[in-house]
Amino acid sequence: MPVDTTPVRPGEDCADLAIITPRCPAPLRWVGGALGVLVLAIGAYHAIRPAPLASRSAVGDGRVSVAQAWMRPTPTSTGAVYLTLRNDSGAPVLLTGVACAPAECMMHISAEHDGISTMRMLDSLTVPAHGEVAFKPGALHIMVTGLKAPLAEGAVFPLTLHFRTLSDLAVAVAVRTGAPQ
Ligand SMILES: [Cu+2]
Repeated sequence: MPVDTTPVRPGEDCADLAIITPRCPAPLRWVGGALGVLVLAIGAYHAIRPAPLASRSAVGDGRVSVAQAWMRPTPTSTGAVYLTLRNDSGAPVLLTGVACAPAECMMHISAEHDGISTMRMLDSLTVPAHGEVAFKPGALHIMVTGLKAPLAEGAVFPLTLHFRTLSDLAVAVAVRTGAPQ
């Protein structure tokens, strides 16, 4: 599994911060220079907010559901989706991929080692039985690249989750400036 060791600041991911990483598209690199301070402030704001509980507006089949799927408006062709994935069944569920054609999506995770944040791509993710996994800024996120046009607030971005033993789950991701309450 490729590991990107490019340093980023804690609490950031490449959609937020335009860190210089091979997996972040080139336009974000210079946008980041201009917007870095502003975005850092926004990132810090989100980092200190408590993670919201899953809302009741979940979609799913009763065993696996997704709540609070959102992403920030995208100034460029890149963004990051956050959501809460809940497993109400008695067995672990394996998320094997994400898709968002015609753009491209992948699971990313940010982590901090020795004071330096790194990001890497995840091929799959286990949601424990009767548990949930939160994708949120500065941590797990679904990276979106190759958007044909920027996404403005109020737009809905279609995302599909693939599972090993369950049928696909279609998710309507709300484009908004902050996490749903
Ligand atoms: Cu990322």
